[in-house]
Amino acid sequence: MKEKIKGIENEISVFDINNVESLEKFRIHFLGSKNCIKDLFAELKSVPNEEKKEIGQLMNALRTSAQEKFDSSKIRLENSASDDTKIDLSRPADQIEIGSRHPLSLVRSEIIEIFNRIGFTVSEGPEIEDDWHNFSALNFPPEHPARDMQDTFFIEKGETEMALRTHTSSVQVRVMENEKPPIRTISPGRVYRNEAISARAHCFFHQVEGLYIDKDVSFADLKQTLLYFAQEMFGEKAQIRLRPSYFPFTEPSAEVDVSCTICNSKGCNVCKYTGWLEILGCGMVDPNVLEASNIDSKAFSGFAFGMGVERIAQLKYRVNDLRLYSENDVRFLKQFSSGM
Ligand code: 2NL
Repeated sequence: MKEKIKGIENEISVFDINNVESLEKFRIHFLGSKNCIKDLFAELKSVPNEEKKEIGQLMNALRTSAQEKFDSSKIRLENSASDDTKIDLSRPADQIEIGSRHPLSLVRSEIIEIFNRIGFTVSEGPEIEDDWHNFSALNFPPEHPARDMQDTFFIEKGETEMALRTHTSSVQVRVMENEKPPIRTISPGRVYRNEAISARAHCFFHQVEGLYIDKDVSFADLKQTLLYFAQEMFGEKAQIRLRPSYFPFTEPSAEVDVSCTICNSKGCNVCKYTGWLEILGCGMVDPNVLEASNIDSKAFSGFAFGMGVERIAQLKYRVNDLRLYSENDVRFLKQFSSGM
């Protein structure tokens, strides 16, 4: 009898349950209505009385062990089944995150398109410049404060001292040196200033400068070009006003304001209750600048302007802290239109 019990015990332990079918076979064989343990119990009457207790206990243990193996195998199969057979194929998939263009890229592209439409080409040049292209050719006197370490990042490049360009006028000097008028070009690009980083200042920013040189280019041409730009960028109701200013490379020079598009010039905290927002600087190219690039200042005249892309984007999208543009916080970046 004990041999038979051992035999069934062994059968239980080696029984391989690896799917629903083998689980059911196990159940029928060891736990079903006509199972093999029941047959043993039927034989218990033929066991001598003094052994009945011990044999009975062994057979109960056999039944418990079959039940336990069945229960644990069932749970194991159910859990693994959830991996492949319980997938809900009708569930909507997670949204795929699509990147978006950086607000400065969007605004730069828009500025380029606006000037493309009136015949301006795009020029590019190096970010590390020599003194001539960044300062001297642009009529900066030798002692001008912009040439100071405090305002400009200087770099040693072998024997020569170079600077990170402080404006993209340097690109336009290269255009004037290499091309003959008429010249009609804009130069977008990153520029550097040695400034402490705050909400209102950064050590680098993005500029678009424009240059138009031809016979008889006048200040009226400049004003009309800038009015066209302001209305394309900020809407057809936009107005501009020019205030006298000073730049080493233009004479006369002006600062340009656009009517506040946020409050329709009624006065708000963005325009500081003036109704106007400063957007760019401009002027007639100084004859010294034309001559430095071998353009005859008696035969040709020109206008130039420069604007900060951050500033235009700030007005368009109401960005109140310059640092947001370079921190790459996705919560900021994903607010701007995706795709192209
Ligand atoms: C500003 C002002 C300006 C220019 C840039 C320029 C370039 C050449 C000759 C003459 Cl090659 N002028 N550029 C002229 C006036 C103003 O920028 O506030 N920019 C952010």
